[in-house]
Amino acid sequence: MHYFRKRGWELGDGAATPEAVFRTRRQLVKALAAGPVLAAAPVLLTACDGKESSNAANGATASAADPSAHLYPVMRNLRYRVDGPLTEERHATTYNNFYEYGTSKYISQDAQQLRIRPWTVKIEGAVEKPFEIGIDDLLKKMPLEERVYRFRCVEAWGMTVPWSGFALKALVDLAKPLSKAKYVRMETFGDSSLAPGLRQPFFPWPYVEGLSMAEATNELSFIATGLYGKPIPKQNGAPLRLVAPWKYGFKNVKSIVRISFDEERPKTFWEKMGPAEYGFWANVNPEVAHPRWSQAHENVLGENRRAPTVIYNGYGEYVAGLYKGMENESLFK
Ligand SMILES: Nc1nc2c(c(=O)[nH]1)N[C@H]1C(S)=C(S)[C@@H](COP(=O)(O)O)O[C@H]1N2
Ligand SMILES: [Mo]
Repeated sequence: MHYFRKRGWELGDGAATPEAVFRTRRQLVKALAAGPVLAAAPVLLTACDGKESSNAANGATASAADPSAHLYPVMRNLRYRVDGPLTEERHATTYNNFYEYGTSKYISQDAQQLRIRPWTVKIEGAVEKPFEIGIDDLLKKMPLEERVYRFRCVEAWGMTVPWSGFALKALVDLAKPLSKAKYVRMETFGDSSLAPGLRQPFFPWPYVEGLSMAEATNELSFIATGLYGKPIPKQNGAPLRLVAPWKYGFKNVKSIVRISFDEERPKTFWEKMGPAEYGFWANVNPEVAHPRWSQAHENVLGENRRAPTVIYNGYGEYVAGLYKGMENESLFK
């Protein structure tokens, strides 16, 4: 379907040479002072919008202590880009949903108690051979790139952010699932010494999400390990979290410790919480209202405006085909 397109980084844009995209802000400032890369400047300034405004909770201090900090920024893959501005980093990193740290949006300081090294991801279920892998070994094996994606929370707010990480497909290939595997189940840490919310018995911990194998191997499905050209902040799901941009935000499970390849569809955290309101598929659709509010519009995070919501969050070209023949399923909640 996309055979006519060049890969993003091959686009002959001129303004956005891979080398230019790869430069850090500090290098850019030096280079601008020296003069020679003016043509690249507009793209870079857009890409780095808001970077300087990050605060101590999510910026330099957090990434300085992170052993993966030297890996970033990674090259932006221009196949995945969004018209319009990026959300400012200070908003995307201080307005969060991470119930392990409470139901408030302002958990970014509390989330700093998460310890992200050592961090092991277990790969299990219907695979050739189950294994565990440390995050830094995983980062060495995976093809890191940056993608700008739209993001749409079911609560009717949206943002546009540059994730760094790798295609989930690359991790699926590493895991070597058996043909009987039909779903990928992903689980957040459940150690209550890392997050006080895990002691709240009302919630069905640990946080679990999942995708069908067809969804997981779709080119859009992404594991984010970085954000705004740095290691991903703890409050955004360090050290690795799912990003499936055509689905409501709650599918995008954070701080993953276990990935299992299952024959049965996993029961997710939010399906257990409220099956009438939150389903397994959770594809964005402006025409299917949440039982308690409309999904037709979204509040743009950090901007004083609303925008119309688009089916599949604007990614129908990539994913609508996944759901052919599934019209009897509840695809949009
Ligand atoms: N483990 C875990 N993952 C989670 C959540 C959560 O509470 N716990 N909240 C989800 C919801 S509802 C949203 S909208 C996104 C928010 O991601 P962000 O904080 O990076 O914007 O994370 C999702 N992943
Ligand atoms: Mo959400």
